[in-house]
Amino acid sequence: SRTYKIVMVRHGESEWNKLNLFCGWFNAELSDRGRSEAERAGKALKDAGYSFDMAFTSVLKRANNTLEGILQQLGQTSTPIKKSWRLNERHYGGLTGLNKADTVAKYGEEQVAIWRRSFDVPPPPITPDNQYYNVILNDPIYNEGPHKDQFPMFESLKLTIERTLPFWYDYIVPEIKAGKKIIIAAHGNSLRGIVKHLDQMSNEQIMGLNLPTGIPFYYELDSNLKPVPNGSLQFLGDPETVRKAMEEVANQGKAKK
Ligand code: DG2
Repeated sequence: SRTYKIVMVRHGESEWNKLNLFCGWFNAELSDRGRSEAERAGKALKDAGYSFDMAFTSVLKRANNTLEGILQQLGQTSTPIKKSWRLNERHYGGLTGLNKADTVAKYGEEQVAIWRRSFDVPPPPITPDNQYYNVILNDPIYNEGPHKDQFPMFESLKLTIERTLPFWYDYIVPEIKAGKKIIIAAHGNSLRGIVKHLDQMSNEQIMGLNLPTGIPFYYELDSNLKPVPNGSLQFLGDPETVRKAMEEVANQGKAKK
């Protein structure tokens, strides 16, 4: 019986990843390194023989521009793209705009680890005194949703998954089942949500997963969209590079040396 191969990628390094700031729903640009990561990801996909019939991404430009960079390398810029806020990064609440290492210095490594990686402990809410409160709430990228009275002020991974999975089921699954070759360009935590779902990981297991920027990974799924043997999360990169990139993400929540 047939299997489905799907590709996902966390956007390349953003200006805010570079500055080590909690970003969430703020619409940060890719950094120069992020743009080259996207280009490299596209080349790796091309060398491995990938092509796509359909692409999914968030409404945030760091993910959109990564996808565009990839499709350019593939010579596939006319691939249909479906964008949704449901693939956005989780909303980092009151942490938005704070430096991760400064937050460790203030609240301790353990608290920051809980905020970044616990399954259901949300960050504190964003409040109007946060300089990004209105920037985010009134950003026209959110004109298509969520509705103002459902606009999140914070999200845990659990809440992120609750708004990402409906999009997965309603828009992505039908395309996969129709035999379309798809790519999802999204974010550290929205993708962790999809990975947790596909691999049926426990709330504890998902805590240890740090997705690197700009390194595509694929799944091979059976007709029930369960990973086939050896079909879960495989990176398109050499293992040592991937290991270092994952460690770099984990270390963003440690004190400055
Ligand atoms: C990062 C993830 O999201 O941060 O919002 O700061 O993938 O959009 O760069 P992304 C952010 P951590 O949960 O890894 O701290």
